[in-house]
Amino acid sequence: MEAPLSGVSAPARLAADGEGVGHDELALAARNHGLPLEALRYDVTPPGLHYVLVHYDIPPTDGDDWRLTVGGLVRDRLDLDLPALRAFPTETLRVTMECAGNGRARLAPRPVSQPWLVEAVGTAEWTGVPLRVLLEEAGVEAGAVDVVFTGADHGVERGVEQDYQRALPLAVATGEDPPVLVAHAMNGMPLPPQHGHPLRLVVPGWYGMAHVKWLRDISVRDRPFDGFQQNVAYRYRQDADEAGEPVDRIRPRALLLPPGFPDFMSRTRVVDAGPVTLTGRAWSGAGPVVRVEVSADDGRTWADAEVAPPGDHRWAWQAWHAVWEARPGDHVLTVRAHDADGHAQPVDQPWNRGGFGNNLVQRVPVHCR
Ligand SMILES: Nc1nc2c(c(=O)[nH]1)N[C@H]1C(S)=C(S)[C@@H](COP(=O)(O)O)O[C@H]1N2
Ligand SMILES: [Mo]
Repeated sequence: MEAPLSGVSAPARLAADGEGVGHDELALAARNHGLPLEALRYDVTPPGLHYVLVHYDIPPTDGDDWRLTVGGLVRDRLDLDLPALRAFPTETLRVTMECAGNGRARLAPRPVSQPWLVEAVGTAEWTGVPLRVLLEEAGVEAGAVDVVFTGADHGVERGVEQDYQRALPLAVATGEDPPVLVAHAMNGMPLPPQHGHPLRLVVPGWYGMAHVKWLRDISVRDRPFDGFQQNVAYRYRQDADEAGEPVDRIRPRALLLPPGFPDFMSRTRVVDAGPVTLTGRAWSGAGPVVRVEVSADDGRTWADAEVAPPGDHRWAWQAWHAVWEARPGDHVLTVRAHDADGHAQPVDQPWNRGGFGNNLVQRVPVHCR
């Protein structure tokens, strides 16, 4: 890790009791945007509606001189330009990606950072070269443990100046089902600048921080990577000074496409009395999702929804639907997913210091007229 740069970044902190979202969080929220929940209607999120999260700046990557290097503990170091990379065999995978910080702003106390509610998610068709193929071409040597990925973006975070870097264990990096992709296309088009143009990593089933954008270097290491985004950020911990557990796979979550029409400021929904078809999506990094339950009384009683099987898209969200007999009055709709590993969404907040993996059930206030 690089030496601390003093005076530019305060340590992460918890908001005081009752403290509103500040300008620093608003500045992040205005740069990084979520999925408008009505866009849950699309199997594949249309361009521009997929959530975006960028720690620093979107780097300039327009030139045709991009290189991807593959080095470290390998027999033959690779130095590829884009035509050389695209000449490798490709795969296309539909993948639901979610930020590990999704749900952070609903925590009490609130960790001060990007203030997501529930909307930091999107699904895209990613096309790229399986990482395993590139690592086979380079020839991973004995003793390899981690593979480190470096983006072209640069910044300072809590006093530590850095390139954005994350690692995967070798077994995940060389996986076949699912493959990790070095993606050069999103929904059949070159990657847009904000999603990592010209190259990004796609790690099906893992939270967003693993999917390194503006990918310029891949390095095989003989010891666990201890970079900032691996060992300081993205750990589940109760206290700031604890080592904690790594944030890795996506916890189960279901979201409801809010029914009826919204009130401008409160976002409370308005529906007419009678049967209302509720629809939404559910996903998990330990999927598939095997059950979705819906509650119209803020979680006191639950009914099963119909969940579509994952079909050909094991790493993408699944559609669900249920019919609700709406009666005049005010209601709170709630929904929760259960995955194949036996994990269900909690009805009490899973609090941790960084505000990661908060898959607390969504609550949608509805006024029925
Ligand atoms: N190089 C780089 N890669 C990055 C990031 C970043 O700031 N820099 N942000 C990560 C995080 S925290 C998330 S949630 C996802 C967001 O991907 P998206 O903006 O394409 O949705 O990218 C990840 N990859
Ligand atoms: Mo993220």
